[in-house]
Amino acid sequence: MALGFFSRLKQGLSRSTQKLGGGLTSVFTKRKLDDEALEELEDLLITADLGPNVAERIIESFRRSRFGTEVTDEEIRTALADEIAQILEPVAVPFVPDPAHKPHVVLVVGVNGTGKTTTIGKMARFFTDEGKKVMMVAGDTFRAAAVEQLQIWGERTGCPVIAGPPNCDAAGLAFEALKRGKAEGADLLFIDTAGRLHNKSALMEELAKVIRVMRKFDETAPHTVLLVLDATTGQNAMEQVRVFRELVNVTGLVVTKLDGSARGGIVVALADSFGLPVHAVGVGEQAEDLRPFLAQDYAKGLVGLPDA
Ligand SMILES: Nc1nc2c(ncn2[C@@H]2O[C@H](COP(=O)(O)OP(=O)(O)OP(=O)(O)O)[C@@H](O)[C@H]2O)c(=O)[nH]1
Ligand SMILES: [Mg+2]
Repeated sequence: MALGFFSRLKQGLSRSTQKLGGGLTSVFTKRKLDDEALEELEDLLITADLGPNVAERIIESFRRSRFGTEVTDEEIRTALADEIAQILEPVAVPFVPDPAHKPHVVLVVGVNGTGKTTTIGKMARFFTDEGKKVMMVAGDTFRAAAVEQLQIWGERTGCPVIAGPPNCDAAGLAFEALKRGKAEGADLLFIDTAGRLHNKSALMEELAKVIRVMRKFDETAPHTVLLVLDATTGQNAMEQVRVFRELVNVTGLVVTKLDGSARGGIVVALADSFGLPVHAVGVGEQAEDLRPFLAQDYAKGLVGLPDA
């Protein structure tokens, strides 16, 4: 998965790069870093979704270290990439299944359409290629299409998909799947969930029940609760983190659709506000389009700096 990370990420991030990196070029073509320039830079960072807090801190840091000096576009880009990488570094934590758990249970949550099912399919491919035994559970039992979609990923990756009849109880299904996963020595069990229930308390109840019932079989499950966020929703992603953290113990994030988005800066705002691990990023719809999240590469990609 690490091979060609930068080029694939760079391609994926190109719209975000245009926004922030392109903006930088027009602000700094050799000029003095004065109040006006700093203000323009701050606006640019906010427009690029890094959020007002991050923008302010970076500006203050530039003010302290470089105020009044002549800077080139290249210098600003490099300094900015360093600042961003520092924010991203602590959250760039790969997802590594714990071999002590057989299976390591991953509950995948998020609002509808963010890419939960696709991310499960991509992860199934990645870990199958690593030689792991992977199972998937079609826990979104409300939509027949949701079950079929996961089954297609099952065929693509050769991983079993545990599904029940329409509208069956997701918690019961997860329980059965966990039992089967243990019996068959699975390494990983991914549980897909419904993105939309009629209201927040119904969703909370559903997720709580899935967890409660699984714990009757393995009190340590789920071992990972992955919140999938769609980068194209920009600042809404922040609110989704807040809401889902009230519902479940979110342990990590995956940010998808960076390829179709100019809002890659949102990952910086997320890292700064929540400090939750970002396990991977989605840069396309195909199985290989899930990439590990690497702080330096991501920061360089955002500001439009070439690979080292
Ligand atoms: N371009 C792009 N498309 C993606 C990415 N991840 C997912 N998608 C697409 O986004 C759409 C929704 O993805 P799903 O995986 O069905 O999302 P979901 O969260 O399971 O949706 P619900 O089951 O409706 O809640 C699909 O058309 C995916 O192919 C990505 O990283 N890049
Ligand atoms: Mg789905």
